[in-house]
Amino acid sequence: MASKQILVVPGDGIGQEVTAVGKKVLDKIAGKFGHTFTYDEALVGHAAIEATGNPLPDETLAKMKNSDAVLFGAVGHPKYDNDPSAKVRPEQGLLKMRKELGLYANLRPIKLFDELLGASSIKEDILRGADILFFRELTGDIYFGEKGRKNNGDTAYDLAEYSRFEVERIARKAFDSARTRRKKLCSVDKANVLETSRLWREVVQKIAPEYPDVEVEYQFVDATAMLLIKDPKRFDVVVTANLFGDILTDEASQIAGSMGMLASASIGDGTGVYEPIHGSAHDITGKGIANPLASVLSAALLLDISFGMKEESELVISAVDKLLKAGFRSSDIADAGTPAEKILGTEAMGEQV
Ligand code: GGG
Repeated sequence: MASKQILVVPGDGIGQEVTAVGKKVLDKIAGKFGHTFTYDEALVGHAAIEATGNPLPDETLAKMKNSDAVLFGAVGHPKYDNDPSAKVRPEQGLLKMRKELGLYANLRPIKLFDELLGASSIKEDILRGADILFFRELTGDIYFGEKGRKNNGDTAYDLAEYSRFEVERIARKAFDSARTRRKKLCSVDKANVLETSRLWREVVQKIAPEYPDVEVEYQFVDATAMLLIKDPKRFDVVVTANLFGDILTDEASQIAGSMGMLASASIGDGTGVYEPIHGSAHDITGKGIANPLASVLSAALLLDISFGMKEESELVISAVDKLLKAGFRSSDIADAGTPAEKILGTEAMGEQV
């Protein structure tokens, strides 16, 4: 029996709706196993800008640092997407949080539930058995380098930077993880073009001999984008830079059937943050139809990684499996054969879990 403090940070759009379900599942687990989970809540993103003018208020950051784990929702708002001149943006809250908490490793499991083989547009025989764990580097790359305009604003630049230290620490995390899985690591870069990628490859090649039991493959990101769809089973652990990881995991979500199924764990020096890989999805916000399973599976990662509660985590995953086996679907993972009465909204999906 353990006592843990969890900070819930729903953020924007459907983040509010799905995080409520993730929290409810954590609560159910606490009751079932006799743990005491206490919760606090904090603002981030557009919601925080509206309330305080700051996408990551100091109060939110302090609460994050003082918690045992953070259950996070999503950030974003359409009003900024078509306003390139906006100086304060919701996403700045997410980036600052990652930097301030030292969250350099973003684990994104591409877990395919058998029942959802038909939900993907990729053929079943190509998909069956696919099981990939992405390690996306989270605190470097083009996201955090100098950015600006020159030539009277007619030229824009974003500087991509990586240090040996940054590449080595994420690569070691990925190698360690590969050792516990199928012992295959694919390092993805664009070393034929980018200097940051050449350093990336150099560092991975240098430490690879320390992991003789792990088979390492090096791929260019364009080839990986193609192979993920052509032959997803060839991948076990994939390690890559911030931008490549962001794009490749959205693509890989189609292996799992929907963005609404992909959970993530951001870990590093301090408190771990657990969130769906999807964003705020304002097109469906308030309709009560968002798939909450990415938040539920993020809660499972939280239990496992931050609290070491393996049995509790596995129970959550098996509850999702059972719900899918029973035929329940949110609209993003329903297909033409799903009976209308089995297509559930966000809260009802949560109740089934
Ligand atoms: N829950 C993930 C989320 O809110 N994503 C929105 C976003 O701005 N993502 C940028 C990134 O992940 O780098």
